[in-house]
Amino acid sequence: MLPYFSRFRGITSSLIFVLFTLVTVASTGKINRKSIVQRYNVLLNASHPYSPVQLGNGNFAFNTDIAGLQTFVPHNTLSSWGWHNSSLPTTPNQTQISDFTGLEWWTHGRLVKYAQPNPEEQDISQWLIANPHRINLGRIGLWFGAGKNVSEVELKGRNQVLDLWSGISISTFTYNNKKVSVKTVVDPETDTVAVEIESDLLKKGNLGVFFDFPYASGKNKFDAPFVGVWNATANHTTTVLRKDEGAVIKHALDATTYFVHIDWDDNDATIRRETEGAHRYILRPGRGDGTLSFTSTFSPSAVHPKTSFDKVRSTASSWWSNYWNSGAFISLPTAANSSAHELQRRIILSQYLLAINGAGRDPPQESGLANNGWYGKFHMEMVFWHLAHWQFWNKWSLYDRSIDVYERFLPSSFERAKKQGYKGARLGKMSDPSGRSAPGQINSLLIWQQVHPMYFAEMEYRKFPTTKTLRKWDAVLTAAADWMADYAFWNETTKRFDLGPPMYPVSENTNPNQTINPTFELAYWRFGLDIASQWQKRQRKGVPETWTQVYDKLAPFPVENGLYVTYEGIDDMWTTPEYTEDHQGLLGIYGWLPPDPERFSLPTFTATLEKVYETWNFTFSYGWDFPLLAMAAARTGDAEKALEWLLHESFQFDEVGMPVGGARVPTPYFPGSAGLLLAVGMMSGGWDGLDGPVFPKEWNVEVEGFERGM
Ligand SMILES: *[C@@H]1O[C@H](CO)[C@@H](O)[C@H](O)[C@H]1NC(C)=O
Ligand SMILES: *[C@@H]1O[C@H](CO)[C@@H](O)[C@H](O)[C@H]1NC(C)=O
Ligand SMILES: *[C@@H]1O[C@H](CO)[C@@H](O)[C@H](O)[C@H]1NC(C)=O
Ligand SMILES: *[C@@H]1O[C@H](CO)[C@@H](O)[C@H](O)[C@H]1NC(C)=O
Ligand SMILES: *[C@@H]1O[C@H](CO)[C@@H](O)[C@H](O)[C@H]1NC(C)=O
Ligand SMILES: *[C@@H]1O[C@H](CO)[C@@H](O)[C@H](O)[C@H]1NC(C)=O
Ligand SMILES: *[C@@H]1O[C@H](CO)[C@@H](O)[C@H](O)[C@H]1NC(C)=O
Ligand SMILES: *[C@@H]1O[C@H](CO)[C@@H](O)[C@H](O)[C@H]1NC(C)=O
Ligand SMILES: *[C@@H]1O[C@H](CO)[C@@H](O)[C@H](O)[C@H]1NC(C)=O
Ligand SMILES: CC(=O)N[C@H]1CO[C@H](CO)[C@@H](O)[C@@H]1O
Repeated sequence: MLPYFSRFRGITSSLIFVLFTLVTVASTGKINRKSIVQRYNVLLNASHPYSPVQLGNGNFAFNTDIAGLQTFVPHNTLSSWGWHNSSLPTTPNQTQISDFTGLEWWTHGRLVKYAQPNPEEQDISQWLIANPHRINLGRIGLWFGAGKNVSEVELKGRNQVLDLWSGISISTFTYNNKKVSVKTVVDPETDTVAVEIESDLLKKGNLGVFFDFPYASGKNKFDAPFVGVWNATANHTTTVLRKDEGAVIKHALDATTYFVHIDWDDNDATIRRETEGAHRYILRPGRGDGTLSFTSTFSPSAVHPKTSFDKVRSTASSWWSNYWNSGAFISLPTAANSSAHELQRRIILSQYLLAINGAGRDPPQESGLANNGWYGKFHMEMVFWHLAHWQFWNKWSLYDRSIDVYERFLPSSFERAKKQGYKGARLGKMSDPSGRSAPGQINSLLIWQQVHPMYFAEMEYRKFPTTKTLRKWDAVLTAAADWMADYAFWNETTKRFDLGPPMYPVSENTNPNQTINPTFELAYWRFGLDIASQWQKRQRKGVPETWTQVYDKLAPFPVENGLYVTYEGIDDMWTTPEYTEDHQGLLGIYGWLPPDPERFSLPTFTATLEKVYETWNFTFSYGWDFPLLAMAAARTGDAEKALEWLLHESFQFDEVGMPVGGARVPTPYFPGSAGLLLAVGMMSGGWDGLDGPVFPKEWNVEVEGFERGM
């Protein structure tokens, strides 16, 4: 900003003042963001048993306990890049990836090959599901002296403060009548955790730091809350490569190798392996001035420039304040209304946690970088929930970090479609960074992930209506739409195009061989083909005939007794517990999606919404179900009801802000946080045809910088 203003040196100082004021107002708005954010700083006096206080940067998270490290609770250190393969099975004919053939299912008169576990190929199928798996890069904790095993209750006056505005954790406590303070912060650019410890205990050598490294097993689908195998010490190796005022620890687990660059600012400090054959190292201070500061950078690379605690702290502080100051913000009447206070808390903590867990180079796994779910893999159908909120909150640079996943995965998506005899590109589901989709019946038969690119592209075009945006998405939209058109099946009897069978709808709870024409997927197909067609027209290109035919002649939304139903012909939809306890996918056609211009009926939708309220078992609902319900309620104008959903007793956020998994999945379940921000984003920015903010009038909410929904 300075060089820009220096060009105005000739102008009178009062004019410069005016200009400066305008610029400041435009960038930060009128809400006092800092005071609202810091009101929700996390304050603890004990470790949470499974939810860590997180520090991180989107691609890396260091998860801490009460003392600001991983001393008492073995919280994880996870990254975008740290993955491991177990050895391939040795079962005859199942020793390589190409031995997996999947299963053939009849699909509209022909056999189609699906990537499903084949009972004849159980071992290689399971290997493909569990590999690669995300690894815990290591544990760093306080060391209280040789042979000492100190427990948390021995620390007096424990306190941990996480300052959200600057991204730093400060822990203080007394041990053996000596004060200790630990400051911890993670670099926004590199995977560096920086720590400063202050205590008289350091002067006598009675305090240090341990580093420990686990093996990875790939045995558990959910490695929660803790990841890694600590006692298989013979299965992996660690080696210390020394350097001045620092060390590099090389960790090798089979084909996976990475490096931990530890730098300190104390000439006499030393690092040593604690016990031969194990992987625990102790860093002991040398000089006796009562301060030990060090940085620990985790990297696949053997070289990394030296950095320092002060440098990381200052970079992190600027990054976080800029994060809070940019994009949208909402201020709720927290003093007047306890619901508003709780919602504001959820919003602020979700914003903090999603910058750490939902802004990496790949879309996030559902548990982000806190622990492992589904072996650490991410789901393509969840990308909408994980990333769409960034668009509504105008945080495009974070969204852009991983949105190229569609382009990166195009080759494997083309191959998937080709193997099954379809044109275009079929998106996978449970994925690793290579784009391979794990075998699974649901994984291979789910289809709603296919349309997300159209949604993202259109929101982006509304904001940036440029040739660059059109080019960015052209290949992806064309390939995705080609598959969508080819997948729709022309029914000679009814003279219309059908979706499925076999297929799974959003709710994943119906018989795939009977599931045909689900309401949500029909609406999404129409929406997606429409966007893809407009994309062609905007580029002055022709629209493929098949897209138009499928768009025009797609089966109508199934309606029974004046209500939309999950899929055409579903039996006893409203009285079968199985159907009334999972995702209310059909509600996505209004709120999440814009109403279909020719096919949507508001009276039918309103009646369906009421019926869902009446019949659903919401104790079994979880994650993004509540934001979905809130969006549907808000778009029909019922702001009070929308808030009820966002604060529902089955939709909890714990004391550190983690979205509680609830009845179905471990904590954290980040689609809950991302869905919350999406719903709040839409309720703040409004929709085409319904101005926001859509909140109770008495709340007088203040919003700034939100995008409007379609
Ligand atoms: C710790 O915090 C909890 C909740 O805020 C409070 O109830 C408790 O008294 C505190 N304990 C100590 C030892 O300060
Ligand atoms: C795991 O194996 C697959 C298949 O050979 C390979 O593409 C991938 O890069 C491997 N990942 C790691 C972390 O070794
Ligand atoms: C669906 O059909 C496939 C064969 O095409 C069969 O293997 C599978 O068991 C069927 N599933 C159900 C739930 O009927
Ligand atoms: C330290 O104590 C805890 C229980 O307080 C125990 O789980 C752990 O194994 C002990 N560690 C060592 C190295 O003895
Ligand atoms: C490691 O611990 C697990 C679970 O506690 C146990 O089943 C296994 O035998 C142990 N392995 C070794 C090598 O000690
Ligand atoms: C460690 O290696 C041994 C020998 O290869 C193997 O039997 C064991 O299963 C491995 N442990 C883990 C946790 O993978
Ligand atoms: C807080 O706002 C909600 C939503 O408008 C309302 O239902 C509730 O009564 C309010 N509570 C108080 C204490 O004003
Ligand atoms: C055509 O649609 C009818 C009505 O939905 C359905 O019963 C029939 O199975 C469909 N035909 C084919 C070949 O899928
Ligand atoms: C609702 O789901 C819960 C599981 O979370 C279950 O315990 C309860 O029995 C269900 N209630 C009904 C009425 O089906
Ligand atoms: C079913 C099948 O492919 N069986 C083969 C498994 O591998 C052995 C030895 O390589 C072959 O002899 C079998 O034909």
